Amino acid sequence: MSGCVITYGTFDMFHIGHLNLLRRLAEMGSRLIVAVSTDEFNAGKGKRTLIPFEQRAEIVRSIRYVDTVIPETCWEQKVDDIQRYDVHTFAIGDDWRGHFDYLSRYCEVVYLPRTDGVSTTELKRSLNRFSSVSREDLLRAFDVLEALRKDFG
Ligand code: C2G
Repeated sequence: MSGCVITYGTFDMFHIGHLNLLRRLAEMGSRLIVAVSTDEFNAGKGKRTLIPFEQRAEIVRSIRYVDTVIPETCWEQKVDDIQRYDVHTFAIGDDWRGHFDYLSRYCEVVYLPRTDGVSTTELKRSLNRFSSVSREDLLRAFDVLEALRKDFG
């Protein structure tokens, strides 16, 4: 397919769900622009990011499917971006289904199925669970594993 595709997102703790989306978006057009939410804009979304904007933008910029990265600083910039970059398709995960239908006056609007089983929120929860294991528990677990290894080789 031809034309410019644009999407918007935080892309905090970059994971396979983000990669799957960007790969599919790249297949939808000849150029993929990704607007990465700034830390300030995320604060407005009520999202506290772990990785600062510059690093999130650099990671997304390094993905082979991505041609251009711009900052997302506000909700209202989408129409300007679509016109400035002559965007053919706006696309985003279907957790946003219906939120951006108004953009269909300016370009095609596509909602893509999210990747199940992975989210930045879940990754943060797993990290918290892991870090909450005490040093003593880890040492005790190690001793048990060591004993099992001796018993069962
Ligand atoms: N995504 C996905 N599968 C997941 C997790 C995320 O397909 N398991 C998609 C989301 O649907 C979104 C993109 O990856 O299209 C980025 O996700 P977030 O970083 O969570 O983006 P969000 O904070 O929802 O910001 O103006 C739009 C907002 O900036 C979107």
